[in-house]
Amino acid sequence: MEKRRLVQTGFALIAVAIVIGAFIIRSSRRGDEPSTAALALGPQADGVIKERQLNPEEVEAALRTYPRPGKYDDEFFAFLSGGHAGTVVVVGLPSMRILKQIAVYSQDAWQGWLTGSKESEEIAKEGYFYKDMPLDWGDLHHPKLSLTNGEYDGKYLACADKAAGRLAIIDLRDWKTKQIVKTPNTVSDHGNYWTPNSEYFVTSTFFPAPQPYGTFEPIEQYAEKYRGTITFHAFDTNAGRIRLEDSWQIELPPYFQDLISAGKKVSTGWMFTNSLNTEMATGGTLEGKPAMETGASKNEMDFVHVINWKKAEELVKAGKTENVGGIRQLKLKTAASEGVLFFIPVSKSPHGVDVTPDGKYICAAGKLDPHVTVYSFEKIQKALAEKNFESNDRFGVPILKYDAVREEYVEVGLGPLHTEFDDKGYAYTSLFLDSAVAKWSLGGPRQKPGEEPWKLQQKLSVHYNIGHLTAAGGDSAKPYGKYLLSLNKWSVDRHPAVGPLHPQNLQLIDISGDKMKILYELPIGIGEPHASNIAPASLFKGAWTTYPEVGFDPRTMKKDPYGINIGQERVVREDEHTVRVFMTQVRSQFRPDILRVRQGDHVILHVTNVERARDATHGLALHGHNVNLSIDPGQTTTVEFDVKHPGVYPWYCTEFCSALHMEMTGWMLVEPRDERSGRK
Ligand code: CUK
Ligand code: CUA
Repeated sequence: MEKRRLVQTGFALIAVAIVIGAFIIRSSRRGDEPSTAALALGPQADGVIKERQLNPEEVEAALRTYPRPGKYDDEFFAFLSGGHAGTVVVVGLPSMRILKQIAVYSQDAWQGWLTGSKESEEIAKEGYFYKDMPLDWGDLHHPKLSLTNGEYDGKYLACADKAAGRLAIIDLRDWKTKQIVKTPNTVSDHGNYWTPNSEYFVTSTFFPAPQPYGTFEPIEQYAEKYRGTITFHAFDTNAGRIRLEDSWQIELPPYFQDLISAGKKVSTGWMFTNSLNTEMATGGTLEGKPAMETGASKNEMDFVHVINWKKAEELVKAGKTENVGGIRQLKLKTAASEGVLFFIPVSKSPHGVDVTPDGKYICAAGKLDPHVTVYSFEKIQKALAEKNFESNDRFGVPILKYDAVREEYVEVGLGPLHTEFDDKGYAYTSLFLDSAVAKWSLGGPRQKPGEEPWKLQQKLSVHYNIGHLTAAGGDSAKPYGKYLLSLNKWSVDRHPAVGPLHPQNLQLIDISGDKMKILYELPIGIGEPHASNIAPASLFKGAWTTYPEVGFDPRTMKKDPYGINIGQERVVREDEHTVRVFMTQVRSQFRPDILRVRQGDHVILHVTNVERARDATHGLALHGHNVNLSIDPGQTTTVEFDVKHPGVYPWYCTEFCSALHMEMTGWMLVEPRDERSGRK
């Protein structure tokens, strides 16, 4: 007892010293009065530390992550995927506060996304498989920031949809989804990556299928008739839009092309894709066949795809493509014979392929093998030049000799998945089975004397079962180091029970020092973050706080032809059944606030928020009509609906915008049609 007390007091004293020390350093850096800060905090902090039984590490972690009220202390933003919530979640680091959820594939009434606004609905429609089959959600896995010279440029964010073979573009001026594109010939996209100057946003299929989609072929003819693809979606960096007419794809064998990474710096012009199920298993558990998981794990080796996309681009330009499902497609045969597509053996069912920041090495981890296999780009080039192939696969794709291209085989631990990098020559690999992050040294001269290259340095336990991890800038040509996020799949008993569906567990890890340290934990109950990109907050300083002019359409990023200013409000009956309304909103009224229509009318409502003040967003919820708009300062939004039933339907502003917000209302008065007939 005595001893424990002593130890505790000792800890508390050390902690107080750290608190004071850190504050003095921090305050002097910021030019505050060091003495005041230290004096004010000392004894109180001591009490808190004792009461909460905090150890020095915890106190330090708290100090390092605590955001001062009203200050922009977050140095980084993490753009996390929301998984099958179909969203992107933005979290500030190191505070781990959720700053925003961006609606992408799924409805979000708060943002007025797919709850009536015509702009959002038209964007979503472009992504449907079939125009008569709406898709109300998506499975968003890998948000990727656009690149200039392989580095994040903070302009756009793109992300594929595993559930529907789509991709979405988010503009980081107003942080809204601008475009959703259905990738031709694919039913499912998983891997996605920008080429180093965002020339293309590249997506790879997960499930191979007969092409174009909508084609039926028996699954018994899987090897002959099913195909994967990798699609190079041409991106117009000025317009911020994918141009499908300039895009093209490469037909691939029916393996699962899981994840992809673009070469950078020395390996610019190349693309790497890991694949699983080279067994071409199809499942069939009730038909006497092995389950997918068994069938797809038979082979000792699967393939990393090595794709010379610059060469492919030349062939596309030379017209060596076929039009398949509305896109130019380089057929598998051509890709295999013309030096576009090669394979490298990789151990069993890999998940993830990652290129080092210098572009020299490609890391792939087989989740059933405790190693990360590192391939050398230089060795790949040499083997290609010398035609050092071990054979062709059954589709005629040359397979490079494993020993000729492998650089290293680094033992990291059980269930390695994804690898990211820091600014000091280290790699970090997630270990799903070990529930740990492995830090290992890359090749080349080491900064630390005596440290061996290609060696495990530390394993840090995380809770529990990590999927992806993300280091700041860790998949780009310019890693920032400092922080790493561990995106854990299970949280089990880590947080208080909130029902059987548990939150995912994110852990913030300090990677600035010699040893990794956990700083903070964020249970996140709004989706399943698979992956993220972490970039300096300063990259996004130019984010808009209002739209540049009143009457702005965020979809076209231009003045909306139906956008108006105060004084131009009007209701126009265009014909017997169509009413067009030009409406404005400003604190705290709608103009007009009475709308007289008749049963059976079709209403087209253009609403302009004429506010110029920052944060003066207004809503418009119309009772009974499944409509809620969210209109930011300067924005114009359109909603169209049929008035099917007579009655009185109020509308109101859903955003608590002013002292008279409760009064910010209107009435839609719907006269019955039969009563009216004969009156006029
Ligand atoms: S995946 Cu989810 S943990 Cu879609 Cu990148 Cu690996
Ligand atoms: Cu506008 Cu409340």
